[in-house]
Amino acid sequence: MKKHYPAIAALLILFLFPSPMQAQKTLPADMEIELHYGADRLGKRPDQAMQKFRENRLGAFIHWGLYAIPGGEWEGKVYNGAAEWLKSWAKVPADEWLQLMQQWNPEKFNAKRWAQMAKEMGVKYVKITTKHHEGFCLWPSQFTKYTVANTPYKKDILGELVKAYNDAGIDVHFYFSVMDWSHPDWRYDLKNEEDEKAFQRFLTFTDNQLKELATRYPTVKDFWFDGTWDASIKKNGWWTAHAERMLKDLIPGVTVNSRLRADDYGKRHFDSNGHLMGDYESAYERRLPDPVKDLQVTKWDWEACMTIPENQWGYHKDWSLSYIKNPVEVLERIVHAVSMGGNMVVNFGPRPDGDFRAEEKELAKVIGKWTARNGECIYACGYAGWEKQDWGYYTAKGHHVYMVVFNRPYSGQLTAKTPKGTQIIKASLLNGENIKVTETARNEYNVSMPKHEFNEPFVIKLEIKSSESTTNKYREALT
Ligand code: FHN
Repeated sequence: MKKHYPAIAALLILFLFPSPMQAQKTLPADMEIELHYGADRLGKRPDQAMQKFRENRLGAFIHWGLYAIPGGEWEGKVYNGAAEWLKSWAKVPADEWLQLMQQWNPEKFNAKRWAQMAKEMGVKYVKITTKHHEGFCLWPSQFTKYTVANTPYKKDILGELVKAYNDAGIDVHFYFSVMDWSHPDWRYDLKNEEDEKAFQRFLTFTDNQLKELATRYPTVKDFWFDGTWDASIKKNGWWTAHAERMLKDLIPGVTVNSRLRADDYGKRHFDSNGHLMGDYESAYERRLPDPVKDLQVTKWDWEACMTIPENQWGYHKDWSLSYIKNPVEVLERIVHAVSMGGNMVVNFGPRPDGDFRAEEKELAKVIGKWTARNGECIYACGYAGWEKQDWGYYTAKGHHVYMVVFNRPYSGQLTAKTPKGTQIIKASLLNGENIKVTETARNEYNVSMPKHEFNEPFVIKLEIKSSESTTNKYREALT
């Protein structure tokens, strides 16, 4: 990772990889440049905590802050941009925005009910916005006055949530925005000495808040950083490496997303040698990796996150302005992510009164009914390495491959093509009902449709074995 090589030549090569996607290509080992703040490791993290992160596969995101109160509307005007950015769309000065704290009193908030909802949905972890860009903290931070402690509600919402989710057996991850619109020392760029000084003070403040979170809530399993794309952070790559190390020293096993990191040259997510920084890639927001171009995703862990409307994370009062995904569309993205070896996090934006909107509750319920019956094809599953077919997605676990069928073929037959040397020896539904499977050619099978109708995506479980050579059975085509 830290080999010497004439930096100019190597950087020149980096310029040949202009797009972020292409920049994931690694340099030949002997051409790597020396980095002090690049990747800490090559390849996937092998420890148990990371394994748990990976096996969880399905998470929920919670975006909850002051922005829930106006819900996308400011001074009579409804903005259709992301509701948690309303301060910016409506150009509201920070002190005026933070006055919303006086209205923060979520009377219907019940952490146990939130945990129950997550449990019923089948999520294994919840990512909570401890502090979004606006700077308002869901915990009583000692380092700012913009916290729940100074609202009519007063109580530590984050603490209540951590306890309730943990009691329900659900891991808690902390979302943390480094960019903080409430702080006078926050800078987008560093143009002079004064900016530099202010920003160093800001980084100390951020360190203090992170240490505070890690020590107050030691069961937290992950820190998910956001708001790290500005020049000020990119010029302080050292700090991003330091923050990750500091958290890992405080909480052994904690995981950290790639979005935090910038290397010596301000290169983000992947360092200047093309190696992933942090523990998993977190750039897939409202999109999934391309299965062809980004097939390298199997080389590192990754997590995608999605909204239910097109782009609303915080509560927006008018969802009719946006296309709302239905539960099958959400399920398809979840399964698609798992089929490519990643995690999926589905976002919820609770209302200002502490309840969830009816549409979100319904969606969580429908997904939960499906995961209760079919979760076996999601949890602890990953990439099967089989050729994708039009009926849906494969996921894999041990000696089993799951066919998750989203598109029913009119022929009544599902085609499965196995990699060389792999045979299907049995097919069944998850309730154990047998499914007819016929070998039609070398490494090709017809898997019959289940006898009864499904009105939702269904799963066929294949038992597989790596076979001896089949050359005697099949005659090679003489072409
Ligand atoms: O600006 C934020 C946005 O509000 C939201 O929090 C998402 C979640 O991934 N992250 C940022 C944009 O990348």
